[in-house]
Amino acid sequence: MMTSVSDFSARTHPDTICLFDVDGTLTPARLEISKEMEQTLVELRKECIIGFVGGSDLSKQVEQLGPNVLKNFDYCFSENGLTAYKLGEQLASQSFIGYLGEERYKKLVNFVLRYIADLDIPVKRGTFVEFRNGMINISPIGRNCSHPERNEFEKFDLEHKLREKFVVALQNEFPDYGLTYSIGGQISFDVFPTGWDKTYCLRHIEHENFKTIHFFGDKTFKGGNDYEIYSHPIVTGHAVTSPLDTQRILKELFF
Ligand code: M1P
Repeated sequence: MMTSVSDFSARTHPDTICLFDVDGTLTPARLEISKEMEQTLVELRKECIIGFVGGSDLSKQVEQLGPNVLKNFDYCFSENGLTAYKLGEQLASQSFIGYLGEERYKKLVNFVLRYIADLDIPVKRGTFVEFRNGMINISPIGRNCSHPERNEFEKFDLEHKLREKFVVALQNEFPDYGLTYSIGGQISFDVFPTGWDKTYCLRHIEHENFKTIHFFGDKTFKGGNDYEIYSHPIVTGHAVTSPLDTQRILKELFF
């Protein structure tokens, strides 16, 4: 008899879940998943429950992980789990604007846009603030820059610490907002209520009582956006250096 993928009990280890960061862990940064990684995940799903937890919104994860992402993973956690799906069904969640309120949000976004207007950087494009469900994403160059422009910005930022200085300015301006600023990618940083980091997604699985929760991420150092979930007491964290490294560790653990 065929067993359905939705039947967790049919997996070899039904009490184990593997959660993956996306950029740098399942795919190269902002690029598509490889055929080899896709096949590894198909095999892994026979062994245990699988999910991803990324900072980006779902539309970007669909670009990277493919149009069938909601079918291919048991759990899809976008924006750290503020947008969440189990077996293709959306789970209830909270929103950034609900947390902050329109008035406080307006002050924040006005400050951000003024700050960016005064920044003297070589290239500026568009979409400086991306409003998402569970967070906002702020990019001094603008999110719709090209791939070469994003690589150039990353180098420029490494030298000039633009994003770090921007975060300090926001912390000083809004000390009572209860926000966390997380520099997870190449051209931007995420802003979300403190505690709504990647550990947020664990709320969606806690009732499943998994015995082992593996997490794989490449930004597991303190200050990186994988740090909190990687070091969470109920999580077995794996620091990876690339998607190939993720596959190597999976082979050691499961195949
Ligand atoms: O997944 C890491 C980050 O990826 C993107 O960052 P950037 O565009 O700066 O490389 C963003 O989607 C960001 O929200 C996310 O945390």
